[in-house]
Amino acid sequence: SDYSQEPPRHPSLSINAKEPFNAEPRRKDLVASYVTPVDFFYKRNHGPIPVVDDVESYHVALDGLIDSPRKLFMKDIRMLPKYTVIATLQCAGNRRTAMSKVRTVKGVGWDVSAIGNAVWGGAKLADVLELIGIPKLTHVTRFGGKHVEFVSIDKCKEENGGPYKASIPLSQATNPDADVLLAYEMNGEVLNRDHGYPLRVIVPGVIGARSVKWLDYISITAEVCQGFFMQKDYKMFPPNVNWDNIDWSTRRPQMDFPVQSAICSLEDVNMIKPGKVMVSGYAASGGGRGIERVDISVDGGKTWVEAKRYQKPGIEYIADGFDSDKWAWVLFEAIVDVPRSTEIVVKAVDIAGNVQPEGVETIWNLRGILNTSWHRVQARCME
Ligand code: MTE
Ligand code: MO
Repeated sequence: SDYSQEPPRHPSLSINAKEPFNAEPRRKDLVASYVTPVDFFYKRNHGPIPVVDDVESYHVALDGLIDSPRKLFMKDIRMLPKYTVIATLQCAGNRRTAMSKVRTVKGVGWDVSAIGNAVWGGAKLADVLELIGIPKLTHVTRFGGKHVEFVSIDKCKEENGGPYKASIPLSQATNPDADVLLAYEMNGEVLNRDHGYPLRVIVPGVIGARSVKWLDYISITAEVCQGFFMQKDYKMFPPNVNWDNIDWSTRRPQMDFPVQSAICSLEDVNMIKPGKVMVSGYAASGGGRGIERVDISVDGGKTWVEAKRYQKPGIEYIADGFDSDKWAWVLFEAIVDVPRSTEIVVKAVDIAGNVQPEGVETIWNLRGILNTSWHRVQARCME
């Protein structure tokens, strides 16, 4: 593969893999703002960054189970009503490095920053599909029904040199409230090359893997996408499954993200002065489920205090509230007293009452996805 035309990147990013380029920001940079600056937004790639020079001739083909296939140019997509959606994208591999410490897992290692929150601007997929004669709110009873497949122009070695692809159920794609976007803007600027220029899919509330970058075509299919990243990757297996007994066909592709949180104001091990310590970080859940609570412990999980949650600085966050961003993370903050060396822990609860699991052992899986176990950091007090 050709990595000679990669875009420039911010020098402070931690590089987890160079080719393909996979990198995440420092913890402190990640929670410095509610909207993650493009420079500090994690970059997760499976191949070289495609070069699209001629945006005039660039187009997305729509085909598959439709009456009249057609091509949409950027001007056609810009002609549709423009929406901005504040949505958090999280890689299913976020926090994989910590899972690997229990038992080795396969995949690029990530600390806690394979997540970011951006303002995505673009057309709603439901509007795009209406253009080709698919009505809004087309009902599909099962995951096994019709899907909308997104195929990229990039090339991935896992797909045997084929393009990256993924699909979502037609019922989600045609639901305007699901806010699935064909995005051409990120944080009010033209989408940059790393994040999918000129056009990418954003599927809010779902693992990042389904938000296909550098869109080539959209296909209406009779069933779920059969591509590598839907069928042979990004599936959650029980801890007893290993590379000798794995049967990929027994599991569904992972879609919604479970509830997650992490402390970002502290590293894994910290030297601190005994006294007040600021604990801040992020919490997010999938499927548009808001964050009901964020709990902090300064005694390894025996006792807990509730952290303050916010999206907009100074405004208290209300899960499911009129002023809250449904698809976005919340930042949390607590000032706690740490008189002696201890373990500081965070866990979040979403509005469905889902709680993060205590230990990583119980959710260990061979691909190292969805490590949502309580996030723990060590505080070592200086004498
Ligand atoms: N789309 C294409 N075409 N190629 C990819 O490698 N990676 C996916 C998804 N879309 C990928 C892709 C994965 S696994 C994630 S987590 C997100 O993009 C990352 O998006 P980002 O790099 O904009 O943060
Ligand atoms: Mo990912």
